Amino acid sequence: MTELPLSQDQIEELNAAQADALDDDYASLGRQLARRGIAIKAIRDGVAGFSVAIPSWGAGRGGTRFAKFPIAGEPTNIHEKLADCAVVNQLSRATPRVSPHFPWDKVSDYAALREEAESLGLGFDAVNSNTFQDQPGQPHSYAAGSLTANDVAVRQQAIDHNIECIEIGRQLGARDLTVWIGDGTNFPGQQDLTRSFDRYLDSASQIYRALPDDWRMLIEHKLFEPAFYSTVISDWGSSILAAQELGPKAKCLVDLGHHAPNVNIEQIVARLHRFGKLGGFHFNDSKYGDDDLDSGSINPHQLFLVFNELIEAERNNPGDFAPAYMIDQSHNVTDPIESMIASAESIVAAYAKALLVDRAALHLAQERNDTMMAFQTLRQAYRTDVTPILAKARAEAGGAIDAIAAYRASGWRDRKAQERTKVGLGAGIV
Ligand code: LRH
Ligand code: MN
Ligand code: MN
Repeated sequence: MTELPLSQDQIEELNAAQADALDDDYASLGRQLARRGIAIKAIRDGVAGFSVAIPSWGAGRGGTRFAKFPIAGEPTNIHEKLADCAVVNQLSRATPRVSPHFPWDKVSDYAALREEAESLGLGFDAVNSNTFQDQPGQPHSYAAGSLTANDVAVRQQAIDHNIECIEIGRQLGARDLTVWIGDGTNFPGQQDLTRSFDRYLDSASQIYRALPDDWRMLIEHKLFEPAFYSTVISDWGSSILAAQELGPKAKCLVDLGHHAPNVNIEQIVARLHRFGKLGGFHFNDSKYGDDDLDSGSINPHQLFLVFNELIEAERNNPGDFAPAYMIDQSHNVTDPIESMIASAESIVAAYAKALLVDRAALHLAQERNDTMMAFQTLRQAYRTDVTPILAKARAEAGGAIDAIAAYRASGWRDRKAQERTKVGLGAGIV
């Protein structure tokens, strides 16, 4: 039986107070869209069918490399993280899956963990491996690399960990393994750039061979950090080369914060899709580097343009387009539940706006080299305030019209501050 964490009656009560205003806004937007030949119901149905996974690690205050400032009531284990993720989903109705990270989320009984998640209305999404940190008691250190280390015993340990993650994922009902490694160098000459990539391919192919037939291996690239001179899987070029070398189950995962400044990420999406290698996304926002800021907080237009390409891609391959969409953020100054609610809303809004693009007009303008009309077609969709569509879809699914207000009214964090173990100070995660 599903037992959601918040009082559904309280959510309904709050919604009731806002329902008339929402109906009014929704009707007005419906008339506006009808004049553009768009049925608002079709967009609302699209929104209702869209979801994004949330990261188990996003439920805690991540901090930075320098410090972590915990908040009272922060989750300290996967069970508490799942409960917080269930709050996000109950209110937003857009985040029904959690992406776990191992060994951070290690437990002794994964069948029980899956049941626990199901009882909260959640499932599991891509499993993330971690060979970028040493764990207490681990026989070999990753200080000189993991899947690309010179030392064969280190590589084997990293391979075995990834294979163990697949096994855990099977028990949790996941079907993707996301592999991000921090391997690289801080000095020119430190490593042979070609041989380290060869070692990656060799190790990754052993993980690939352990993948069940219906699984994908999502290769996540990142330009720099923790390596500051060269990173082995630094960009989408290295990622797609590895994915092509490994085989059809290997795909590329795009984390929005993992690129050089000003890189055209939407174009990367189009390229990866064209060659059947677009596997997934880590949504977040960034101003300088891998900032892991809340999705849509810095560059919502880029988010829209990414979704515009995703929808083009989906229309080109109906039925065979299922990238894994996930949030990957670190919350340093906000309540993570509020950040994840706000981010999910930004992501769904970008998706809804991309659905509004008049594709026929766009393609015609492109055909005619009518640059301004092509641009205006995107502009018109981007400028539309889709908030009433999102709120309606949420409320219809049992979520909250104003999800952050409902979260605050629930008193969840204060209650957890009484019940949960206090988190100590310390450094954050990467
Ligand atoms: C690396 C990364 C990767 C990790 C997560 C914690 O920067 O984006 O996805 O698994 O952060
Ligand atoms: Mn990531
Ligand atoms: Mn990152």
